[in-house]
Amino acid sequence: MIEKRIFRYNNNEIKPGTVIYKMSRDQRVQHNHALSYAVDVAYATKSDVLVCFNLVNNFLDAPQRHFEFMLKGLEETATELENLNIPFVLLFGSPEITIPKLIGDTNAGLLISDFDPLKIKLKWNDEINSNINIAFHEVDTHNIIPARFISPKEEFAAYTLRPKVRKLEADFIKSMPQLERIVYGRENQIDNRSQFNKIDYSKFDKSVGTVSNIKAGRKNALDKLDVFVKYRLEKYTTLRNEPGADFQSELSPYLHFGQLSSLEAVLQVIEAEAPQEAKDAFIEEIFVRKELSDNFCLYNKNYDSMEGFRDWAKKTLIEHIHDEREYLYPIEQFENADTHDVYWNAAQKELVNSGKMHGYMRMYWAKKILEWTETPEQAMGIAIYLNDKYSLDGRDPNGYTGIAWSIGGIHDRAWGERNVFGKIRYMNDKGLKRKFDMDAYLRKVNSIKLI
Ligand code: FAD
Ligand code: FO1
Repeated sequence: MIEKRIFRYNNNEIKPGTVIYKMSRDQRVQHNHALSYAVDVAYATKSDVLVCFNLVNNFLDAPQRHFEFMLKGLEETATELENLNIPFVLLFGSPEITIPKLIGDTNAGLLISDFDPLKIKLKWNDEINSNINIAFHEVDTHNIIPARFISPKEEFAAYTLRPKVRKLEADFIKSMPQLERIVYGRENQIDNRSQFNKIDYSKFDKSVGTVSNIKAGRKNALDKLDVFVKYRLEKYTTLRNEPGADFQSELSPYLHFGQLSSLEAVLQVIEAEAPQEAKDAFIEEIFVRKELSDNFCLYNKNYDSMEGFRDWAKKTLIEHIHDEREYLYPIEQFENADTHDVYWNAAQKELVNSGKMHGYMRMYWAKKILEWTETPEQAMGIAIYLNDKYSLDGRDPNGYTGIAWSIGGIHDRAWGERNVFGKIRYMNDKGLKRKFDMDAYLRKVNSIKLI
């Protein structure tokens, strides 16, 4: 089955020599097909394995909030690797330079990378590939069914991806054996502590505060999954959309940084004692919807701009571009949660102060940015900027796709035509009040404690 997860960047043969796994999106040891593959090849070629992570301290303008979360998790990963006799190397600088140098220094025979459809990552890999002359294999361990394997094209919507998922899922929903301590270690192990001590925190953007409520790392991720399965899953169908209640899993930051895999979450949910309806609803989100986002970003290079919208959506938004807007806000007013709308402001405060916004409010939040800006392109820019800056799960295919869904009707259909939105699905505060206990949401947001 591993063959279906592999994409070869070149036709070079695997040579004996160190197997390097360039970890990036999937920052965990267990339940990681890319690392397991690295270990298997190393055994087959009697070589050693080395894991590296390239730290780019302005990665897509990420602030310190995200780096703290990521690095805490990575330290845990480095220790776990050390216990398995696998060295971990932290690299600093541009991957297209640092990775070829590491390959030269270690006399490597194979480079492995995990899979990420974001443009920046694909560019890194293309550039690295141009600068090396050894085999380079990408292994998709983020998706339950590998994104390149399940579909060769941009899917139209969830209803076109879902039958493909149903057809193949039995082959891919498989638990992975625990990775054991390896035999072929390197002679000179690298001291992890001193590597992490070298990180220059003064380089990170400190304009965004640390959050107190989401604790980083794999141990915390597994605890969150446990709590969800035991206490929240049961009511996931009925209460996950209630903004004032806490019935979502809260797993997205851990999934974003690969501290947890969606496959292990699905395996645990399948085994749980909960109504089948709740299990199905969760699996729809973490499997079908999540993997649809990777499909969108992989095959639509304009996933972060209006260019990426379907023709019907571009046409209707352009037809309404000169419609009068009742409110128009500059980016600062959005960022400061200073609009006329108490629910929108609460959603923005939740994002800034907790590092994550409730899933239902995210749709409302993005749609109102469309309604209160001059153009859909501006709305896309503001929503992506705020989401990536404050949300611990931002800078992710799910984020770009969720924003394109809200503002540009991606994976959605045309609705009744109205001001500004044209045929894009509309939402308003009356709907929120009718469906949910919005006072409970306001209370929840006001109770978030800042560090
Ligand atoms: P749960 O309801 O517990 O879902 C479990 C997992 O399923 C999530 O962690 C996620 O991986 C997946 N999932 C759930 N809903 C969706 C969805 N609509 N699309 C794709 N996958 C989904 N998700 C992010 O991970 N990062 C983002 O930056 C992000 N930005 C968004 C912006 C907007 C405007 C919208 C409308 C949605 C966005 N989402 C994003 C999708 C979704 O809202 C979040 O994944 C979810 O709220 C995360 O919370 P949770 O893990 O508690 O969700
Ligand atoms: N990936 C890296 O390989 N190196 C980094 O320095 C890095 C920083 C980073 C900061 C914030 C963030 O949200 C993500 C970051 N990632 C980094 C990438 C991340 O692991 C994801 O792969 C992508 O953002 C989305 O899939």
